[in-house]
Amino acid sequence: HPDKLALPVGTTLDRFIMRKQEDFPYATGELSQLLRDIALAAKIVNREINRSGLIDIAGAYGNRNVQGEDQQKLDVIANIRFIRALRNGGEVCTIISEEDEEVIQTGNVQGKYIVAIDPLDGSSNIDVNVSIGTIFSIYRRVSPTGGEGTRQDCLQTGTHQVAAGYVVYGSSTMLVYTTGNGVNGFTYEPSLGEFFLSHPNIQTPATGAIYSINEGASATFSAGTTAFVAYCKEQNYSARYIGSLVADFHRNLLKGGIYMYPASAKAPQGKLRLMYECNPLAFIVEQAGGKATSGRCRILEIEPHEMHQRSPVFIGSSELVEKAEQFLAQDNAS
Ligand code: P6P
Repeated sequence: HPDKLALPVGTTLDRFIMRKQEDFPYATGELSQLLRDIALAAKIVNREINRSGLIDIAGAYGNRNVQGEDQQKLDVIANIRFIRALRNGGEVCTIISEEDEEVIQTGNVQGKYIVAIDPLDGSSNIDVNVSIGTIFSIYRRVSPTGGEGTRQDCLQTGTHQVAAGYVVYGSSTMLVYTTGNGVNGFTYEPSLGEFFLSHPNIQTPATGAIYSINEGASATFSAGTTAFVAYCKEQNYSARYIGSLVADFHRNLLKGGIYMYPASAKAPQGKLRLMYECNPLAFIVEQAGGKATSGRCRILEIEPHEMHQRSPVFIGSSELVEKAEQFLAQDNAS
């Protein structure tokens, strides 16, 4: 059926999810429902973000999250909204959230899925009107249903993700996700309350002329990182760094480029979290033809040992990541 091949631009997210589910004869609709639950929470958070400038909720909430960062009210609200949507949706048994040290057991003991989520990434940019984002990763539980999700359910390697995506709350709000069969982007139309397919089958350019890195820590970068950044400058690439991972990643995904958060003295394992930042974006970028490495190995093959562990990350156009790997090899040799 031709319609099965390429759904037209303008298809709603709901119809897209339904049609894609038909491609899986044994699908029972739970993952479809979970994706809808995430989209609903994204619409609600989008509205909160757009209103935050008007209502005094953008200011610091006063208490600090597990990352030791000032917890912004929107951070807290986004966390509450996504957890509520996932709990009420019934498909998720356990949630790993950037905002909570301990995993959240939803009470849905029959739920087949685990979600790792950064409800609102880029929180330092919230009250200066810079794009921010949500990043999520979905795993099927490995333990039998009927009980709470286990540590083994939560600490699966990135290759076991069944879906991953992000929402970028920018000049327009977009939802970009994969279920392992390509990457598709949907743009939100607030007046209709719908996401519409705007970027079907995203393929990231094999190379690019953009490098994204915070060079404030360059004095303590490894020799390999230092050499690769110098290479980018020799190539006259453009330095583009918004300071919001989702916004930097999304721009590079569409235009080509590489985003790096390497190890430094200040961040010996880098800053970004494996479970709900590196892994979901690595799944997406590989599905779009790109690559993601820690400098030592493919991000998706890192064995997780703790929920909030960090990893250095070099992610984006395949040729740029491969070039970075060539420079980074000297760090592994030493
Ligand atoms: P730095 C935001 O806090 C974040 O987690 C990512 O969104 C962003 O890419 C990175 O940290 C920015 O970190 O050290 O450059 O301020």
